[in-house]
Amino acid sequence: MVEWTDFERSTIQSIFSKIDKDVVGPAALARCLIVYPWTQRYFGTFGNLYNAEAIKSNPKVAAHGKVVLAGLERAVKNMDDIKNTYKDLSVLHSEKLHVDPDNFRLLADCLTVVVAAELGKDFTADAQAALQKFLAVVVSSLGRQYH
Ligand code: HNI
Repeated sequence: MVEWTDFERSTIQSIFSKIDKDVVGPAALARCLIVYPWTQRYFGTFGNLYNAEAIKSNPKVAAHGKVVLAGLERAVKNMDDIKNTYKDLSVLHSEKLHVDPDNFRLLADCLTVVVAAELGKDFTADAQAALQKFLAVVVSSLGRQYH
């Protein structure tokens, strides 16, 4: 059971209420595909990922970025049981998608960069510490069903 301070809870809720989900989800996934190009291997059906411009303007990347953000929102709404909230999603990424779980950390890092750019000076070190802890629990939960 993960313990959250009141500050951590309110900070995570505040971050996810402040960010523009239709911007941050697509931007984080695009950034991950650009910065860590080997992650493109899982998106063979997404069409043109040949360069940064193609990735940033790829509608399937944008649409899936929103799906990922919605997936994170489920964890925000279930901070006291992220592990079980993500049980099926972990099985999906492991057994159907065969996503290397190391990549969860890479996408989480890209999300942090995008959130920092979105929030600017509001993204204090304390806020980043809370987000990092939240994303570490997300990453750990998504990796739980891997064997
Ligand atoms: Ni992920 C599908 C959430 C990381 C590759 N992913 C999903 C879906 C959600 C989701 C939600 C849709 C499931 C469904 O259809 O029922 N993915 C998340 C979250 C993270 C994450 C919250 C957080 C770190 N996914 C990753 C990473 C990769 C990844 C790091 C690969 C680098 N995900 C996929 C792929 C699909 C996917 C591939 C299927 C996409 C499609 O539609 O074909």
